[in-house]
Amino acid sequence: MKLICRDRTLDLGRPAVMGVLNVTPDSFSDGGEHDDIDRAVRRALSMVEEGADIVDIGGESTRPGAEPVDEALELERVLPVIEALRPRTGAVISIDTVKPGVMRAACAAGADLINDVRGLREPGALAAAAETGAGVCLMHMQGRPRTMQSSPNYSDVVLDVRDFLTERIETCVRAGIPRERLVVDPGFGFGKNLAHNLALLRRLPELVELGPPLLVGVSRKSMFAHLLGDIPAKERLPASLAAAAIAVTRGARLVRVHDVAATRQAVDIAWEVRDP
Ligand code: 9MG
Repeated sequence: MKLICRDRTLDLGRPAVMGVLNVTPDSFSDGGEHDDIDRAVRRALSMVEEGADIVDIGGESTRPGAEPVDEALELERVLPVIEALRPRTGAVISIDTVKPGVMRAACAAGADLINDVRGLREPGALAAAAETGAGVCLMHMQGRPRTMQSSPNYSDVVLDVRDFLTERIETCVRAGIPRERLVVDPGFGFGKNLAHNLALLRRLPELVELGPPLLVGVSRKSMFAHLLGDIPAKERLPASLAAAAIAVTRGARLVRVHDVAATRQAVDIAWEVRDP
């Protein structure tokens, strides 16, 4: 299984690890300071050293409750990092954005993959993604980050997510983004309560049937706090590793994580014992 991302091809013959690089004020100061760019690039390169195949760069938080940021600020945060990183790594560079203008500019600066938590539903996003030639991760989200956790509601979460992703895949293909460029993602924690998240993890094989490689992002998410007690995000590594390994045994081909080295070990073991 392969994923085409412009002139790069990601071989998914073993699970790929996508390392998270947030360039938001909670991780760095705000606004493209030289030291911040340098630190972000060093962090990206160390994730690649640790075994990341993809670095996912985001300048707008998508956490529950997060407010949107405007395009100029998002560009100011992400572009200098992409430009500085591109010549220094062969890893796939992913831009985590929902904005068509950011997609275009990020790909012109060297991004290979668009990670869109809204599944290319913003006006103009489909056309922008098609033009770039980049790979695309289509994620499911019910609602918007600011309010999505207030009352998530499904008739059957797995079937509803599957129907949404089916529709987005077909829409992409019609817009000129072939299946070989697509990844799908159920969007753990995005408009989902604990029961929804657990059902998705348990029934991942129903989403594998869609065809494109499946990405799972569970790293440090609050679903673990709901299950295990109110442990802080940075102490959720064991739970995150367990869930990533389970996801891989159930068919995930990519995992989006904060802790690359530990996850690399966990998913490599899980991969060896998956059902053929
Ligand atoms: C940006 N972001 C935060 N969580 C995510 C997840 O689970 N999947 C994807 N694709 N992106 C995410």
